[in-house]
Amino acid sequence: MNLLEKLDTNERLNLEDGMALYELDLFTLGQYANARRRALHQDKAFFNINRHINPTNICKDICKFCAFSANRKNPNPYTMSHEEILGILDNSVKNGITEVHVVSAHNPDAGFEWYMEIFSKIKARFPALHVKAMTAAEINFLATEYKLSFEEVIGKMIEYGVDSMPGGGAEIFDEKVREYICKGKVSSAEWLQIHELWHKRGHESNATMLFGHVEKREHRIDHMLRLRDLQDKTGGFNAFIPLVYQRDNNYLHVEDFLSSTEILKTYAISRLMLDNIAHIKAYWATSTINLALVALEYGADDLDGTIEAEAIQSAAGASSAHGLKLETFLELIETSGFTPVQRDSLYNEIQIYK
Ligand code: V47
Repeated sequence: MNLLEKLDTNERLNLEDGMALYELDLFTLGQYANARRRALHQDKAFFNINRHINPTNICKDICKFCAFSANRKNPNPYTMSHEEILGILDNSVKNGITEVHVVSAHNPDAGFEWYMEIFSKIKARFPALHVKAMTAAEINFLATEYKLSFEEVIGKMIEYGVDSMPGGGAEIFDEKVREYICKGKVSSAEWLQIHELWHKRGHESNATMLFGHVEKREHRIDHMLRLRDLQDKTGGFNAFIPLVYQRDNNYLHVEDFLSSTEILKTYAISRLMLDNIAHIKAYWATSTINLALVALEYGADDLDGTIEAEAIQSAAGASSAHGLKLETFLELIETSGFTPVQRDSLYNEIQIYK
């Protein structure tokens, strides 16, 4: 069966097919991805009203792509107090957020309790707020630092009120590329193992992929296939999020931007390869809001959210430091020909804007 026949009959695609998809012209590829996206989600564009908080930027790990952690290029270390975090959320909750997305650097001086009490204190003050927190990289860091098993850290997360896990820390699973861009950080096998354990406890998570740096197309497809294999086992991933690499203020020294065509092709291919993950998120902080809106026609169905503030990607050049206003978000989605659907963190629909 050739590639187009496989696409027409929804056959499962392999590594070779994934590579061949990149060779299609953008419009042909886009038509297939869009058909798949519309079969799943019609003209809905999902988003949530959320707040990102990055409580500390002090990090034991050195990832070459990272501009967020305190280092020579960014010598402004900070660690927020719990009161500070709750104070931010007092305001955000008034603005209608349903989710707080907490991602920290790997700070060996903060203490295990500091990490965990962020969640219990948020839950105590805002019981209805969904806490999406702790990347697999943070879990691996806490397990190593405090000599705990992954199961023990996950047990604590549940006890202290984490509802779902974000998809960060996946970067690129290929071991050679990973060694070059983030040596010493959670390994690919550990990242997958941690998500598997989290899913086995009955909880859901997302998966990211950082692309547009030194990786090749085949590494992206390999990354998607490893996720698809785990999803076959657990069914616990809600969304796949291709994160476009931002090149400012870091040590990777990649000068070239990816073309918009390559970015759109990657969204489209992820829609087609990942036949078992419901949502493809065009995270506007890294793709720009304009390209994220176009991506809605190339396989993506979700834009993340209003964000309010964001420190990781904006440190590397993205324009997400202050989020987007809800009215702007709605207007942009509508003028792009899609129906905005406010969702909760697990993709239950809260409000359809018609
Ligand atoms: O894992 C770091 C990435 C991620 C850069 O689960 C960079 O809903 C681009 O995972 N250029 C953390 N990206 C953010 C993340 C995330 C974001 C939005 C939604 C969700 C979700 C998860 O940020 C890290 C890393 O891959 N990152 N530096 C950079 N220079």
